[in-house]
Amino acid sequence: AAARKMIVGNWKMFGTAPMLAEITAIAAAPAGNAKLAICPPFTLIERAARAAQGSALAIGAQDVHAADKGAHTGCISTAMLIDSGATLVIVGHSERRADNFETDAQVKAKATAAVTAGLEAIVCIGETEAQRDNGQTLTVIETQLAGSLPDAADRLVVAYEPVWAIGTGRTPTEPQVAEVHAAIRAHLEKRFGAPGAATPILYGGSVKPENAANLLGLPNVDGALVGGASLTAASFLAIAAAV
Ligand code: G2H
Repeated sequence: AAARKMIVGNWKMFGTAPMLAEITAIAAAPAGNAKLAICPPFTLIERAARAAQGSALAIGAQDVHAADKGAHTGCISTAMLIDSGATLVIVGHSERRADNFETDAQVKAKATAAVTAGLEAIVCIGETEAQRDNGQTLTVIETQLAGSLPDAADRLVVAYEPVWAIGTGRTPTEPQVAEVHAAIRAHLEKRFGAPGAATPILYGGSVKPENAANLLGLPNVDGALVGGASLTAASFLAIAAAV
């Protein structure tokens, strides 16, 4: 497992200038045990990076294009993210897989572009409610890992987000989380060897201050990807304090 737990905020499509106060407050908080990052919308990355400058808070993006540059209207490249001050990027979030029809192959191309450019790539995977009810969870996870991860573990982070737990307030049971994280760890070790044993595996899906300590205490849970509860410094820092 990874040495230090990572708590990553995914702001999704929330945030204009007034929200920078939350970044400033998180950056000013005393350093705890966890590595902290916030992924605001593209439009706030540069200002967020400036607000976090000199602190341990990292700033990331929520998506990236796989190509270096080109005729891709509305898209953002790895170089643009780095130029804006981002050091990490989330790829393959279930909302992008659903809303933008992203496939495992596209997610792999994005993750590969990100890690090649020097960004940390947080690759998201997770089963739907129907897949879980049909007993397909571990096969879905295996297929997504096989298809979405880059060919090396450098700068790789995996996030397990059961789709049915996202923004719903529902969280899987602790044995359910531990079972999937163990399967992810086994895949990473088999595929990458020692680096796979050290690849951080984050849990995401309705993480909040009240459940963070229990989730973060589970084996192979190396941190959390937090949506709704990352939108205020108070709740994000309360989750970080649970580490
Ligand atoms: C899952 C998570 C953050 P929330 O999407 O990626 O969101 O914590 O709001 O369920």
